[in-house]
Amino acid sequence: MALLFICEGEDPRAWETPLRTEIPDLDIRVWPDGVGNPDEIDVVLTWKPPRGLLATFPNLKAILSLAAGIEHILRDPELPSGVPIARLIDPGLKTGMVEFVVMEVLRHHRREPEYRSQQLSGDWKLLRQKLSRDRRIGILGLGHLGGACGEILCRFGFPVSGWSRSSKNLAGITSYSGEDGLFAMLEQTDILICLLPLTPDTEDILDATTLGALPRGAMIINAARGKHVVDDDLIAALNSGQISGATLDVFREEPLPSHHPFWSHPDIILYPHAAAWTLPESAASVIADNIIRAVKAEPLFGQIDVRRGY
Ligand code: NDP
Ligand code: OXD
Repeated sequence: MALLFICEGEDPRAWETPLRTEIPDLDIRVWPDGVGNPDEIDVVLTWKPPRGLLATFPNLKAILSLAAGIEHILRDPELPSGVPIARLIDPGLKTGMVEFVVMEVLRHHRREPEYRSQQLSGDWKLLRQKLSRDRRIGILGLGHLGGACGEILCRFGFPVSGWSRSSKNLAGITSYSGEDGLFAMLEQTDILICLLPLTPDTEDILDATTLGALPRGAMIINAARGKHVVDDDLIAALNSGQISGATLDVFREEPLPSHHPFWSHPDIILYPHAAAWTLPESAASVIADNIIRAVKAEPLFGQIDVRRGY
């Protein structure tokens, strides 16, 4: 069986040993130079494939995303129809995201940015601390990653709510859904975490209206996709004090252009899309399992619903 790796910027050699440990006779090919006969490609493993490329493999049995998100695949207008697509559900990615979200929630909760700026100005001043039970967390997206983050944050004593398309029954987490549910959650959220997939329904969700529905001085953490945030609305909300701090891991354009105002905004902490990485040592077994499923024409693990967009 032949797997084609389409991922500019990622070293395919890092995947060879872990994948061959799972499937010793796997024929691993690398786009663009090592494709060989396109008819022989069974499965594609990809991050941001060039538009039109996937349609050139007539016998494709599955498209596997190297990431949890799949909008980079669905944006292709020539996406071959009927080929199953799977997002990545990987324990390493989940651990990475939980670590990142906990780190940033605690940073905002314990007023770390204010202490850092006091350090710069040589200020020795204690800042009033809140109990975790008095800091309400709201999570947009209670799926694989949002649910895992919510579960751990509950253990710190934070009251945790989450918003998803379908309502959830997760221990300790108050579940909201629908537009009314969104606003009901926002008005009682001090730290808002975005872990939604990017779809036409969720694009621009963090705009002047939703940011304005949060209590004054709330904080946001966006670890999902840059297009969830309307950049100008966030800057305006930060400048007016409606939002007191933001952690941003993802951006409309990546790398974030050097002239973008986010770089120098004093209330923004930014990361270069580093919240959670796909590591071969963790993800290869999940991917190998999906390659075998694809070849046997079994449903994929993490198979997405193309019409729903995630
Ligand atoms: P899942 O598909 O498991 O979860 C998505 C959640 O969003 C579900 O709870 C779903 O609701 C909810 N949702 C989707 N659309 C809507 C909507 N219109 N209204 C309300 N809720 C909605 O995804 P993951 O948790 O695995 O990943 C989430 C995202 O995190 C990825 O798509 C990716 O963009 C981002 N990500 C970012 C990384 C980074 O390094 N910055 C790393 C990994 C992921 P329901 O449960 O009802 O279906
Ligand atoms: C992902 C990502 O979606 O890395 O996995 O952003």
